[in-house]
Amino acid sequence: MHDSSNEHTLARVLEDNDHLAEENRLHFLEMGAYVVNFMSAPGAGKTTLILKLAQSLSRRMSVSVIEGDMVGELDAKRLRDAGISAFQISTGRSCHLDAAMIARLLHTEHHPAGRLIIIENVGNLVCPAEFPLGENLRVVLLSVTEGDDKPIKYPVIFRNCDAVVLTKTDLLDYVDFSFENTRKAISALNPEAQIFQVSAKSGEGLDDLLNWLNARYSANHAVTTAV
Ligand SMILES: Nc1nc2c(ncn2[C@@H]2O[C@H](COP(=O)(O)OP(=O)(O)O)[C@@H](O)[C@H]2O)c(=O)[nH]1
Ligand SMILES: [Mg+2]
Repeated sequence: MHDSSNEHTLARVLEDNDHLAEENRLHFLEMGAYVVNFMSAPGAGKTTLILKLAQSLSRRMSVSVIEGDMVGELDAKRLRDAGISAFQISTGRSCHLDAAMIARLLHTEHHPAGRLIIIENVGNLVCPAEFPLGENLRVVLLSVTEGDDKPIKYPVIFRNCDAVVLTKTDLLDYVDFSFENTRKAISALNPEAQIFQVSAKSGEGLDDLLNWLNARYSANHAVTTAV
């Protein structure tokens, strides 16, 4: 059944989120922070990868992580235990972070700081795609165990990102997953998207991703300091 009032309400929610995301973007700019939003289905390997990236990048720049989960502080604790500054947002019934949740955190007394802020969105390949948070970069993870048909089934998030990281490549021998098909499907949706193949467990491919993140960070820093 076509329900135009529901559609209208959704459009308003998305519009309000877009406005708040723009305010967050300005707030991050004033803080001098570069912000990367990581999105994927639950279990694709976001926390494991973010931990590795934060450990490496924090040698060059100050890093903090914002963790989004429906309940609990497990991921923030994992990062804090490894010495990384981490802030948890519990979204309750919401299956994604939204710009208002980020804005509230930024306005608390003890808020995330640092030149690089990494956001781990709630595990979900659908809703986070439609809720920008004020980030500079959007990165989607897809693990080889999820199947290579996912870009075709969930096109919005793959169309609407700067990079896709194909994760858990160390498990390739145990599953049917074609990098070629996946790359083709992603490039058809989003020709500009960078595609990486990474195993956070073995470290394979991690340097390529780190080099790209460093380059994007430096390019942005050069622009914002020149303004
Ligand atoms: N074999 C393998 N397992 C991984 C890799 N990355 C993450 N995992 C495992 O996958 C599970 C989910 O990882 P997690 O980082 O919590 O995923 P998240 O829910 O997306 O944050 C954990 O058991 C991890 O140890 C990887 O590169 N290779
Ligand atoms: Mg996680």
